[in-house]
Amino acid sequence: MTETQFTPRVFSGIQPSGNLHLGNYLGALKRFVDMQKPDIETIYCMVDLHAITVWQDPKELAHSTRELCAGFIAAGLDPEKSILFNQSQVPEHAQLAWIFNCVARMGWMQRMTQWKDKAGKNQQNASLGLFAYPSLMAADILTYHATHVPVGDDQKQHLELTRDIAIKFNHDYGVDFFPITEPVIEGAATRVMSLRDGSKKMSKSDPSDMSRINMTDDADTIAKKIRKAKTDPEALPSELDGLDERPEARNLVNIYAALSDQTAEQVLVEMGGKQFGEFKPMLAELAVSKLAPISSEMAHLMGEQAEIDRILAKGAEKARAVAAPILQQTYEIVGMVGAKQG
Ligand code: AQP
Repeated sequence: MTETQFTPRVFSGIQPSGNLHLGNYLGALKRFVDMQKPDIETIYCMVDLHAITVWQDPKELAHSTRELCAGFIAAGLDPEKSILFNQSQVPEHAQLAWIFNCVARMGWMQRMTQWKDKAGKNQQNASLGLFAYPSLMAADILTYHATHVPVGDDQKQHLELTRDIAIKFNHDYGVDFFPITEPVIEGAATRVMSLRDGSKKMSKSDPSDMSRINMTDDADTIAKKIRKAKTDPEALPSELDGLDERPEARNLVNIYAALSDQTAEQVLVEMGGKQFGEFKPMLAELAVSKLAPISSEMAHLMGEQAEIDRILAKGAEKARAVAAPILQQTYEIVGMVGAKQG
């Protein structure tokens, strides 16, 4: 099967499970914006059904969903150019996920590192939804026949599983129906690390707020978090291999590179020889200059909740127009009686 038989279409999503942070922004959102171009359809989703795989307070979930939508728009996604919606308004995601639950194998799911990390030693008490998460993610993508999915590095394994599900479905039913999706994991900051521990990824669920920069942080807080970020006593090297075995230094250089649309190599040409006492204020200034306009626009948009709800409802309608016929055809392929229309 060739991928070229499918019209190029981009899909990705972010969970409204807490504060949007710099990792989400550089690894995903900023790249969603880069991919918003006239010649390609872009579909971006607030994946609220994924969020409830771990407990969410209902009021906070609704707030986070609207805030995430505000973040999408403030970062540069235009509801006239991209389809923006929250997952639960398009039931085709959950319907296709059930079909995929019957395609994916237990062994595939048990190998997922996110399942192992999040369920930890307490797997018996984790939700069934958390286990089935990657199957719903495959449905999110494939219900649009998406060909390209921009994500951070941590989602690579789930994207491979999406491909495995598409391949198995196509093989089992003898069709060339689902595309073999390409992950798009690019840029200088595909895995932004915690500011407190260079071996852990920056994450919404890290108990330490100092470990991450939230998109809603004010300028002083951003500067303070960068000033206090863990580093080492050495100056920055002029070449990349000088950052081997220096994960915290490497992380700050990657963040600087991604924020300034450069490669890490280019940053080191400019910054090599500088101590962190000099580099950190430069990074803080850059971060504030890029993030402050987004956070102030987010705050502004959050004052217009009815408008956000309208954008989400309109986006969901457009998304359903793409997803419903694909689900319909899937039902026909599977042999669901009554699936054929007309
Ligand atoms: N640290 C990161 N660096 C680069 N990209 C990242 N992403 C997340 N963290 C980083 C990317 O952001 C997108 C949306 O992520 P998500 O919120 O749907 O899921 P997540 O990976 O579970 O995010 P968190 O912050 O790590 O949440 P918790 O703490 O709940 O697990 C994805 O494209 C992801 O790769």
